[in-house]
Amino acid sequence: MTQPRVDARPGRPAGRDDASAAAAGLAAGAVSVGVGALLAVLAGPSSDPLVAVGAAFVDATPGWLKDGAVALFGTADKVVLAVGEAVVLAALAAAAGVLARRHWSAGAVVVVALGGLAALAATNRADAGPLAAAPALAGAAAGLWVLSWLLARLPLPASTAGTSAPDVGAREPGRRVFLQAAALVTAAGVIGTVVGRVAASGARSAQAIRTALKLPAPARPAPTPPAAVDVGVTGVEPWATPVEEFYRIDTALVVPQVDPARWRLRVHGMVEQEVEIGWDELLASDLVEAWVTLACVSNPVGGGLVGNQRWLGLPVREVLARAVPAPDADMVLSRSVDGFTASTPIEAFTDDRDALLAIAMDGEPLPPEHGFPVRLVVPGLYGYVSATKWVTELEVTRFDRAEAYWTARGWSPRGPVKTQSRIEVPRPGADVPAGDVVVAGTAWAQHRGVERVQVRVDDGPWQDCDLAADGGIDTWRQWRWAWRDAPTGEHLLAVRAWDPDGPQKGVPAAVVPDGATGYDTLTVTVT
Ligand SMILES: Nc1nc2c(c(=O)[nH]1)N[C@H]1C(S)=C(S)[C@@H](COP(=O)(O)O)O[C@H]1N2
Ligand SMILES: [Mo]
Repeated sequence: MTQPRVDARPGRPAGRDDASAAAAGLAAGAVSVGVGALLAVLAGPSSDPLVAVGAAFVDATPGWLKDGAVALFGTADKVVLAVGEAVVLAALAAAAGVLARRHWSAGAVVVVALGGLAALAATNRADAGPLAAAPALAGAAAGLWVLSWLLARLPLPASTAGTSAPDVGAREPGRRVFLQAAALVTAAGVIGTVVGRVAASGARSAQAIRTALKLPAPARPAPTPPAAVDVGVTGVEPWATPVEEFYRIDTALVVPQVDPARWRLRVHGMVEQEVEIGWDELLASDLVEAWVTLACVSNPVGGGLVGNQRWLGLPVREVLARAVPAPDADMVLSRSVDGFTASTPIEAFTDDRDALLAIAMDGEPLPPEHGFPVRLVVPGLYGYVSATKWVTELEVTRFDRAEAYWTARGWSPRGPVKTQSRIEVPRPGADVPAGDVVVAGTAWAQHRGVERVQVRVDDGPWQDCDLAADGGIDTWRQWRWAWRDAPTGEHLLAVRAWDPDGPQKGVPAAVVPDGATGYDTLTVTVT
């Protein structure tokens, strides 16, 4: 790499030179990122410098900030993170360009440091391959080269000798050409990034393999839910959540691409004998099907981070039984290809509930973002302590020996689902005509069962609702209440569900550390 000729050109407006240098820096940054993304096609998607740094950021983010981000941006938090990362990188790259024009080594240090950080982040990913650092390092080298190449071509005055005053006007055509060149190089970098991303996700595309898969028939199919699980009120969420509407929560910035042919589950730790099971063996097992309502611990009261589906899989207890867990083991730490971990009380895997190594959702192979090819689904527990997607490992251990991903970030090591209920009809702020008003919604108390739902108007008494048919204690249940002769004016409705242990908690609690409590309420104006 040659040191660019940097000349201070005394007396000329530094602002324009700085702007050109910043453009050179941007171009260098774009090329770094583009080269990194392209090489990540070979070295693995998580070695993409932007992905690796974003993922390190996600893992290092304190719990409160992440909750804030999820609360602010919902499931768009990943997009916000990507945009934020791009903006910060662009600013740093521009600054590196400005620095390098004055002191080449100072600018170069910024580029090398950024590349080094990204390389470090990439090698620290759980799924890092042997070449994980290469994309970031090669990207930094390419960036340095582009920066030196462009800085050496910073526009100079038309005549440098013999003029007493700097002829700034004469530099304009040179400046324009320079900026156009920088813009072209930047565009090339951006295109490289996009092409790299697309190719990386296509290279080992789970989606292609997924569509070609034939699933075995279940040895024990799920019972067909009675039609009356649907309470028959328009506006109530469907009892079976459409797969494409099923909420998605995970820490993965790029969806892990796992080839089922290479998938293996290793059961180890406090066991008499390590067990490994592969995809073909899993498919050849007696698979069972079950309706299970999955809920996220971050779901606020009345929120939508909950869904109900039909899952097909192998009961975890059968795999664990082959490994023979030690009697003093009380937890299973499941681990995914991307390093996420969940701590599940061992009894949830050994008792008779439908805790599944699931391979299908709604009769189709799992969508890649929901854990293809294999994930866990455990009735009665929040997803963060049970529902590991892209699962590859079950470590039998103890709560006093191991800690899961979210526990290390301030969440409870155990997360049984809290009994909850939601008003879905009428909509918040709705104006409803006086007379008879239908109020309806959904309640859940997974693995205990919803026994009763009640609605309260203002400070009135709790009144029993009609329950839709029961789809099983592991699924949610719809309800409706006929509000006779609703009086005009503004009213506050509240709902509560009962499980066999009594009514849900009415005292409001935040989602951290183990799930929200409180009543879902709704203000309606009866006109
Ligand atoms: N590998 C992995 N699995 C994971 C997570 C994750 O971040 N990574 N998040 C968990 C959480 S918090 C929830 S609520 C459920 C959500 O599953 P879904 O995205 O299929 O709805 O997945 C769980 N499994
Ligand atoms: Mo979650």
